[in-house]
Amino acid sequence: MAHLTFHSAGESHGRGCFAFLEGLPYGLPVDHPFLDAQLARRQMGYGRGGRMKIEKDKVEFLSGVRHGKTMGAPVLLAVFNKDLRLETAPELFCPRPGHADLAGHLKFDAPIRDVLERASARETAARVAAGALCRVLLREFGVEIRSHVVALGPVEPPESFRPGWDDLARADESEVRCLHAPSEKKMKAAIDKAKQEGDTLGGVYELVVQGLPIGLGDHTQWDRKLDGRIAQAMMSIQAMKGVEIGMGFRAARKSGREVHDAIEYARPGAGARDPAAGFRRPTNGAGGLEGGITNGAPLIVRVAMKPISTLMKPLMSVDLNTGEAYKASIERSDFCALPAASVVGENFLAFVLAQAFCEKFGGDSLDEMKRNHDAYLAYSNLPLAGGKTKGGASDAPE
Ligand code: EPS
Repeated sequence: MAHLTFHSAGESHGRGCFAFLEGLPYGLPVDHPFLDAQLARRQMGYGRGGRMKIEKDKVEFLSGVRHGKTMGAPVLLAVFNKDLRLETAPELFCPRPGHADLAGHLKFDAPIRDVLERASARETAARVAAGALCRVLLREFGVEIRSHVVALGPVEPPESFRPGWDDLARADESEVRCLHAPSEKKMKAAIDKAKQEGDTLGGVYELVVQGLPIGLGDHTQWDRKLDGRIAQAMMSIQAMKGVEIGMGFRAARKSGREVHDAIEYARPGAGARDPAAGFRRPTNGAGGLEGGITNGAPLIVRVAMKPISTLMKPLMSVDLNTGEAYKASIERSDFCALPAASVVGENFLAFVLAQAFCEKFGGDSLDEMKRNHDAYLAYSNLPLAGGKTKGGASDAPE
């Protein structure tokens, strides 16, 4: 079967956002309502601009699906735009600091409009559509992804506030996707203030994944390590500036004893499979990844988003026609898109994880993948190196 790949096409105010996915197995039920629900979640959040009132994003399957299931063929997804003004939108002459405007203009010798139309975070609609389909594949194997906002601008819940897995299911109930009620209030006030001042805010969101088996990714080569691949994917999302796995930067200021996760082992009872048996990690500083390979603990990824670059009270720039100092151009934009960014992160992370899943359990059909997955779980649940090693389960006293 083919390596799972994703590419997008489309412009912010062109026909739409398009996603091309190749390498999904045959026979995956596509769960169209789930994909639309993810697109709707991407449109939410306190601090969005006018565009989200115009768009009602829905996905259309243009190829690769028959009778509601993938055909083992390339899948082409479309999210059509309602705000269609690619040909009529005004040109910009004062590049916005923080955007691709100036670098893109110089690199391509092209009008800023031609650069911003593709650089726009509108492209994340294509990522979410494709990622949500990958997420449907992961759900077939019991993998679930949740997220929440852990800092917005200057507001941060106390370090001791650690919502559990069940709490994370309620993050959508908060307009800033933050589960700490006092901070939630302050975050909204901070967005109001930024808006009043013609300013913008970013922040940090955390992604948590449950149900990943041990052994996704690879330790042998730089570009196959799953931590590196996750970081690259997350950093490629518009406005993302930092990625941490597990304790991340916090680990750098602690000792090894404080950071690493002890290994515990519970012997299985005789006979039937014992879910409480096997290897356990009492802590998860590693965030579910060691040596570029998943270790069976929940995957924890934090992503930092810079404040949106378009400022209603702009920074100084240069008029490209005259070379004179002039304030940066203004385009309609968001004041804070962090809550939506966390939804983009969830779904795009699903693409990277589905890719690793297809590598590990690759089959041409979903059924074949499931057989491979079941066989691997039966093996990896065998304690102590599958009983092959001296002192392993087969040698253990019953
Ligand atoms: C976005 C669509 C864009 C912006 C925003 C996100 O639409 P428009 O430019 O027409 O208002 O609202 O994009 C950016 C903030 C950016 O810098 O590109 C969307 O669909 O999420």
